[in-house]
Amino acid sequence: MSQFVLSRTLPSDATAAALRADVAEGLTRSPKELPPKWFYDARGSALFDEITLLPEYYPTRAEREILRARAAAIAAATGARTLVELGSGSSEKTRHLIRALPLLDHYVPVDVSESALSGAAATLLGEHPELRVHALVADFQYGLALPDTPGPRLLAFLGGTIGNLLPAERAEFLAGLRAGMAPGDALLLGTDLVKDERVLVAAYDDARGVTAAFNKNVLAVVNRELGADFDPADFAHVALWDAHHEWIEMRLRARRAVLAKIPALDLAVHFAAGEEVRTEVSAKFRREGVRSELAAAGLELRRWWTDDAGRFALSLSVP
Ligand code: AVJ
Repeated sequence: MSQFVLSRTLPSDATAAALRADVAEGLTRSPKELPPKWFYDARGSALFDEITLLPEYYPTRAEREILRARAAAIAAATGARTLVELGSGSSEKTRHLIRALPLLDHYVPVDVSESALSGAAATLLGEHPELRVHALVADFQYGLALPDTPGPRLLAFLGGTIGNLLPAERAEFLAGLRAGMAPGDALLLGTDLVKDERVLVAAYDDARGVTAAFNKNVLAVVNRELGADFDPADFAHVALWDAHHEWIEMRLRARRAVLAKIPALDLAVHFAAGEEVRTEVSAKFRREGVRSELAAAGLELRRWWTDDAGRFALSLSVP
């Protein structure tokens, strides 16, 4: 009997339509903007994996430290039979959790990347042959139709990815999650924390230029998918700390005036020299802010764990 099922909540051409809409809208408005989800084609995902190994990029290591140290405490607090992981990617950090949850028999990884889902499922099933894996190809930002697996459920949203949503998007996203949760379910949320500006900026502007390549990869995605003629060399990588919003912004700044054609949209886009397109917001949090955002969505903060250096937090909240 097969232990692996994969389903899509979106038709396979929905991703292409969403990219077209985001590029058409984002590059014709002022200031220009592209959503960060378009970084993650095969090359972008590989570059992100490389980022997680950089000395400057601490969040992945800090979160793994917490998961290792607290897996048993998380397990004791939940009794989950189903683990739902949003934006699961390679599911690398999840293994600590799966190993620690004694009652767990179902794993539901949710990701926009079908290749990441099948790869991760194969690895996990190798380690846990008894686990039932129901992978879901979905964009978690737009509502989830979760498979009917046994409760209680632990929903995990790790990596600090919630910080890539703007505050209003986070509120909508958390309320949507809450609406799908039953008594006994819990949310495990990873959030990067506010810290010294130099540490934050270095994490998004590393010395080897891997993050710069990751940032410019969005232009390669637009070129390939929409036939555009962006030259990534025309743009400079920018990472800056917005102290008012307490978020990092990544931008691409035109080194000269650029006129790019985007044939699939029947569009030509002009950048003045020095003009920027915002490609990512990565919000950093404080405990009180996380508590109040959860509370506004009807979730009560129960546990808060950080790494020893206090750089990153995992929180557990319940309906
Ligand atoms: C892991 C998706 C949360 O905002 O830190 C890494 C991705 N961007 N370097 C983050 C990212 C630039 C990222 N997330």
